[in-house]
Amino acid sequence: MEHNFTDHRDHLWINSQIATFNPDVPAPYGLRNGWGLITRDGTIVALVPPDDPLLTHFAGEITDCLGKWITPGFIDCHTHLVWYGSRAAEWEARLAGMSYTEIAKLGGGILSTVYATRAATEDELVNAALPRLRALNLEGVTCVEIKSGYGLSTQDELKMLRAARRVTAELGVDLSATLLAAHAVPLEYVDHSDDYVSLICDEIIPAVASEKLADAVDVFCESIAFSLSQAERIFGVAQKHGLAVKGHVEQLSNLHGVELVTRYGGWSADHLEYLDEAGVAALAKAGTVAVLLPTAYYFLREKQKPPVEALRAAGVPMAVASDLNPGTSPFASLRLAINMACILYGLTPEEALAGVTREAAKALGRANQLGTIEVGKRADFLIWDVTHPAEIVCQLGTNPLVQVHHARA
Ligand code: DI6
Ligand code: FE
Repeated sequence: MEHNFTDHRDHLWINSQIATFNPDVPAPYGLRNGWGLITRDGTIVALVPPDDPLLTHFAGEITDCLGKWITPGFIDCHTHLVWYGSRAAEWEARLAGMSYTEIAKLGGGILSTVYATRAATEDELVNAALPRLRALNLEGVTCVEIKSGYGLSTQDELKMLRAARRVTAELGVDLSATLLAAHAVPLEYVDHSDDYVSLICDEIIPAVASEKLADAVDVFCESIAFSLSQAERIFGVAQKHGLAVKGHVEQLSNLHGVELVTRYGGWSADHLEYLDEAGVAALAKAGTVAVLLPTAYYFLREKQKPPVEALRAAGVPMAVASDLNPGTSPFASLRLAINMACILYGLTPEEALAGVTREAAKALGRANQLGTIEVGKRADFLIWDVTHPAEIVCQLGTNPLVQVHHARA
């Protein structure tokens, strides 16, 4: 694209340190120090070196960033942020010694949130979710993935997805919506879960697809949830309806859900605490993103960590997300998640930040528009009052985000 930049619609951002996260820029964080960033109509149209004469006869608006850092907008690629009710009492029971699996078997856990969510109206769900999304947004999240999965009936799953759409529209955040009807077996199907899988395949997925309420379909593959063969049935139907596939896999045990997700060309495989070598190899071969959720690992006091070194060595893209949900990650903070990714999982701050930008964009199938600061991508970026990007990850409680530039799709 040729530009002479005499167009008044152009906007030039000068005097910043741009963490582009473009892997072709041979510097940590893809740094372009002092380069000018030019946007037009919501798109990045040029990145120009500091001494480029272009910068002196620029006709549009100019913003002086006064040496601050720019990063791509943050993407939280795995949340369950639409829900109703509280699980604080369950947490108290867990602290007293009961396990997450025991609570789930007693009808607590996910099913207690299902009960509350079914009883809530769509308006109530929107109002409950708003402060959670606002908290993420105030830390720089401009694109969020939201899963259903606390309705577990056709009308309640649709209600959750409509609430997800409304809450993101209200705050001007991009949405990637995921149908997670296969999150738990609802009480009315206990002992005949295959019939619930049939309901998902024959009724819920077609309804969601015809209303265009979801981009992808997710399955919780676990002994306390859905088997591999049930997941496979669901993925097959999802694909037929043009929906992408992703999985909650190898979180509490290893059922080889990763291999299944990769066979269906999945966008991402999430959790992965119990991932083995074969799983790592399958991810690497398929280019499926590994989504790490260290806040859930922390909140459940898990002992088994995902094999980060093996993932890194195999070149598997690693994203980091909040997993925001009432039972295993009640934290509306993506910055807490990247802090924990470094402290608990051993990611570098650069990997952690790439995990909520470049790699998270891949995990949502949006790498062509979002995730890095490159010509042709959306003008979706954050300005930070920090002296080094690691500060964004390191220091919590204060908010160094000074400006959000978010051109919506
Ligand atoms: N794994 C999780 O960590 C969340 N869902 C899932 O499949 C937990 C959701 C909840 O406990 O409400
Ligand atoms: Fe989750």
